[in-house]
Amino acid sequence: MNSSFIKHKKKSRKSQLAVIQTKFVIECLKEWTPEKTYEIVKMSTIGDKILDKPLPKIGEKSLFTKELEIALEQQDVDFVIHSLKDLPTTLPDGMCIGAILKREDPRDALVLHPKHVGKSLETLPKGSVIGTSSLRRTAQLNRRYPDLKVESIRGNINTRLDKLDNGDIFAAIVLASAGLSRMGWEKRISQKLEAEEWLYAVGQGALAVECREDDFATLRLLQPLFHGTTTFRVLAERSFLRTLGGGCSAPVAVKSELIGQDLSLTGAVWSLNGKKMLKHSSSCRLQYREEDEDGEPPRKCPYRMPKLFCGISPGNLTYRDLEEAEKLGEDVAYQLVKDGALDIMNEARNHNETTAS
Ligand code: DPM
Repeated sequence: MNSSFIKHKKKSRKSQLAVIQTKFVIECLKEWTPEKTYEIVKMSTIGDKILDKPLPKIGEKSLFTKELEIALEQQDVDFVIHSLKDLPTTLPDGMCIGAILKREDPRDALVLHPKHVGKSLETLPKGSVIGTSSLRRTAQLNRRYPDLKVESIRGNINTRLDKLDNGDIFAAIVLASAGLSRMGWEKRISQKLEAEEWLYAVGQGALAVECREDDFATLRLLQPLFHGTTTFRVLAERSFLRTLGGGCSAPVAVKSELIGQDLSLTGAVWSLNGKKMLKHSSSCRLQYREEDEDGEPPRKCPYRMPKLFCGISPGNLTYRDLEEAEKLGEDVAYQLVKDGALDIMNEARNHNETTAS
C-alpha cells in the first residue's frame, strides 16, 4: 500500500511568538496525523510593521491577520494560526475558524522593571508609568489606580520587555500571561491581574486556526484540535463583542467560565478614563459538560457546509449548545446597551480618534 504524504502549508506571522504558536499547533496535529508533513511560511503584517503608533490608532481592523488571509484565499497556504483575540468577530467571506485550542490562563500580567521587583500595582510609587497600548488595560488601570500614569508602548513582546528593562520610562508593563508563558518568560510575571476585578480581552489566551470555509479536508484535519470548553466560552465572548460592535476601538472586556454544564459570562465597558463602567453577568445551561472534555476522542463528523458561529466552525459540538453560548453573549451585550454602553463606547472612540498619537 502507498502511504500518502500530504503537504499542508501553514502561514505564521514572523514574530517569535507567532512562530512558537505555529510550531505548537503543528506538534498537536502531528499527534493525530504522524504521516503528514507541514511547511511553515512566515510573513509580516501591518500590525508588525507599524510600530510607532498605538494599535487603536492605526484604524485597521484586521491588523495582524489581513495579509495572512490573502495568502489563504489565494491557496498559497491551507491554514493560519492566530491568537484568537486578534481575530475580528466577523471574518472575511469564505474564511472560518477551523479549530480553537485549549485556552491558557486568560489573565493579564504585570511585568516590572527590575528596579521595582517585589512591588505590585498597589505599591508602585505614585506617578509611576505603566506601558500598554490597549484601551481596555488603560481604562482599567485609570479606574483602579488613578495615581499611576499610563503610556503607550508598541512592538512585539521582546521589544516591549527590552523597552521596559533598558529604558527609564516605564516602571512596569501589562501583558497577557499566555503570551509570556508561551515565550518561556513566566518568571517575569510579578502579579496576575485577578479576573474578579480585572477583566481580560475577548478570546485572550486561546489559539485559533483559520482556514477556508469550503476546504473540508483541512476542516477534518483540524477537528481533533477543538477544545469544547474553550470554544463555548470564547463563543459567548465573541458574540458579546460582535453585538456591542466593539473591537479594539473601545475599552471592552470579559470573563467567562464553564463549570459543569453552566456557562457564565461577565462583560464590561469603560470610558477611557475608567470613571464610567458598566458591567453585567449572566449564565446559561449547556447539554455539554466540562467533564466531557477528556472523554472519547472526537468522532469524525460528516462534512457539510458548516454553519458558522461568530466565524467558528462547529466541529463536533452541537448546534443547540453553540446557539445557547451565542445567545448568552447577545443577552449580556443587550443588557449593557440598555444601560447606555453605546454612549460610553462612542465617547471613548471619539476621544481615541481626536487625540494625537
Ligand atoms: C489585542 C490587544 C492586544 C493585542 C488589545 C487588548 C494588546 C495590545 C497592548 C486585540 N491584541 O488586549 O486589549 O497591550 O498594547 C496580543 C498579545 C497576544 C495576542 C499580547 C498581549 C498574546 C496573548 C494571547 C496583542 N495578541 O496582549 O500581551 O494569545 O491571547
